[in-house]
Amino acid sequence: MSKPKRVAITGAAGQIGYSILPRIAAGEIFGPDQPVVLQCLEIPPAMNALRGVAMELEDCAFPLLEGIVCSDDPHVAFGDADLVLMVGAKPRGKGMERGDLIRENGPIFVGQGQAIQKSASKDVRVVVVGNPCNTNCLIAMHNAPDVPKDRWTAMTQLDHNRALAQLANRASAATRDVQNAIIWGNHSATQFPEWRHATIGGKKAADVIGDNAWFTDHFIPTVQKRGAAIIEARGQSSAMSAANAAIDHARYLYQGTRAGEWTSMAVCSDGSYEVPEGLIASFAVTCKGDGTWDIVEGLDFDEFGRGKLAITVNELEGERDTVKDLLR
Ligand code: NAX
Repeated sequence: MSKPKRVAITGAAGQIGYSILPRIAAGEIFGPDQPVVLQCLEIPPAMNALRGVAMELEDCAFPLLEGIVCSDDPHVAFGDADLVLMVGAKPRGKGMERGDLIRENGPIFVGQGQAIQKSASKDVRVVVVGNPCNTNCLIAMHNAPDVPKDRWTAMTQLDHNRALAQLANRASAATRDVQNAIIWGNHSATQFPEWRHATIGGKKAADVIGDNAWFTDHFIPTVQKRGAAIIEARGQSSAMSAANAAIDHARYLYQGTRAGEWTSMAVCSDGSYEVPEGLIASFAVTCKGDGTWDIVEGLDFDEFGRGKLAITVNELEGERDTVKDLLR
């Protein structure tokens, strides 16, 4: 067996943490031959709950799990970490605007970004899940200037999976037959879920479904507002599906996307599709499986799509302005 991969998870005692930890320990990110050490970070009031989660993990007797670290010190939790899943953040409180949430959570990502630079492995990869994930990722990246920009990603995989599921449902197909949807921009209600390049059973989704109004009037708003619909129905935000998406995202990084297929990931823009350089925005990406990703270039846009992309990029620029004092 090879040397264990060290995976740090922030907010590990939260609901996403509870769903994701056993799946990492079962080998779902790195495969069935790669041992792992889980390095869990929490805030002091949640440390007792975290210890309970660690006891449960022990009781699963996962063959690949070589150790569990529980700490409220980011330098300990991020120590030599190969992968950092930044899940921990404060939830949006009653009456709180998105801007308030950004200001509330931003400082967490300043300190944790600095701790990643100081303590994580030199080859670290980071996946930000805690909301607002694009801008939190931007803050952490700016506070770790020695960690190359291509190591930082934020999660739009859940939106991507939601898009695949909506297309499959509408076409009465299995999700495995649906490929190449795209989430553009921000993980927020302004995101642009795009179907024009998607295929169902190898044919264009638009032709299979044959109902253009469905895409604009149903598909886009359903994917954009799915998170709110889950909260309305369950009384709590998505956790199982969010953990599943984070597993998918990280597995693509380490095991690659399939030939001819892409996924959606928020990454540091290189100016592709006129998304301003340096913004953490979601694009279609392919992954080779060595921790790297490439933006899928050369996709064409129609007038409608250009307008939708502009709206979500505009929001990301506004968020960047809101936190500019936190960016170094
Ligand atoms: P929970 O409130 O259940 O758990 C969050 C955990 O983070 C808590 O245990 C809390 O003690 C901990 N925490 C808070 N501040 C921390 C800090 N400074 N350092 C370490 N831990 C800290 O939330 P959960 O449902 O697990 O969601 C976690 C985050 O994921 C939220 O920000 C949520 O908005 C975000 N989501 C992002 C999604 C995405 O697609 N990118 C989808 C799901 C989810 O809504």
